[in-house]
Amino acid sequence: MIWRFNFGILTDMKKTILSGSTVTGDLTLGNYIGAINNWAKLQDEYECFYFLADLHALTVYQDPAILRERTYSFFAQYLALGLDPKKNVIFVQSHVPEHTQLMWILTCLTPMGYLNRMTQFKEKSEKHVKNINAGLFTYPVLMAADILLYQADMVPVGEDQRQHLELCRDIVGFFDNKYSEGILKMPDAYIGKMGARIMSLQDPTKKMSKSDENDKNFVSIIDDAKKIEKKIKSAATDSGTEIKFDAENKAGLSNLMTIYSVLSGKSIQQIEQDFVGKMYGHLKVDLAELTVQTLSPVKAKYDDLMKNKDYLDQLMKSGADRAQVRAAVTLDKVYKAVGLHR
Ligand code: ATP
Ligand code: LTN
Repeated sequence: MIWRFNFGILTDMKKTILSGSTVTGDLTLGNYIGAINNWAKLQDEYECFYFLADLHALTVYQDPAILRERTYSFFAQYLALGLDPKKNVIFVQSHVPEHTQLMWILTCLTPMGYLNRMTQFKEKSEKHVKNINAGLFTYPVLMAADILLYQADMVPVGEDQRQHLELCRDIVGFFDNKYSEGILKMPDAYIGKMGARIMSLQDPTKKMSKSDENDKNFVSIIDDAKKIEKKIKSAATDSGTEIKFDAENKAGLSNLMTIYSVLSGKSIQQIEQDFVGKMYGHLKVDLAELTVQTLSPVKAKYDDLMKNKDYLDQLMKSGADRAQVRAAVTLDKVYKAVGLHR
């Protein structure tokens, strides 16, 4: 926290945090453990901007009616996971047009070669061979605009977003060199030590992903108790018996242990001790119970919120208004710096 004198008054200048999630599927245990759990922990100490990346979602075709409904659902999921709309600015990306306006300027600064290296682009192009659109390619530039508009100091994300954060930092460098320094703030990634990459339940060599076609691969935070139990109990594990963390040789088991550790607050060592002499099945039963305990209040709050779309509309509107105040200041400075009339 930084203390600064302002007209002789001591004011508390909080650092800024920004993060978002693409509006696809439903949030999973991976999103919760790798990102949103950290967002909620930061909300008291920092000035936080958390948004729903609905424009990013369009890089893969979305049925319009489903996207519209899902935007409500995501907003309610953020709130149900503990993000407080009074403490944080929570908003929908497309409600603040400055995101796409800044993106264009940054697009003109970003070399194609840098975008070509992005592993997410390669993975998504392989997955969506029939729709390799330019948006999929420029996706990280929009992400950089999201971050830089709010002068974010830190961006809490899972491990898969590290490369995009690096690119965002490169873009700040390009802007500083071509135009002027001090207009865009250099952000840092904030990646948790534990759970930054939760793996798929059936195929622990790939990450848990909310847009996975096979819903056995993830636990959604709004799954009911029965589904959660079924998915965790049928998670793929190796044929061994000893409950010992070994990400290389026992990827499935180690993934379950990581989830257990984050949800229970126990260290991996402690879990190994607790399960000495027990079977994988025991761990699965306990983990299923722990997950249900963690997620059932979330689901109850979610169900409640979804009954009141007017309330969600109100929150979306006030979040966007608050976000826009900050975004407009940065965009104005950038437009002036690059020589556009304001
Ligand atoms: P999609 O399948 O649509 O690409 P996703 O599940 O990868 O979605 P995102 O919206 O891309 O989710 O990510 C939201 C946040 O959750 C990001 O900070 C991302 O790094 C984090 N995250 C996503 N998947 C995981 C995971 N398996 N483990 C840890 N963190 C994750
Ligand atoms: N690409 C991110 C979602 C996202 C984001 C951001 C995260 C879009 N803009 C800005 C942090 C900061 C993802 O997780 N797929």
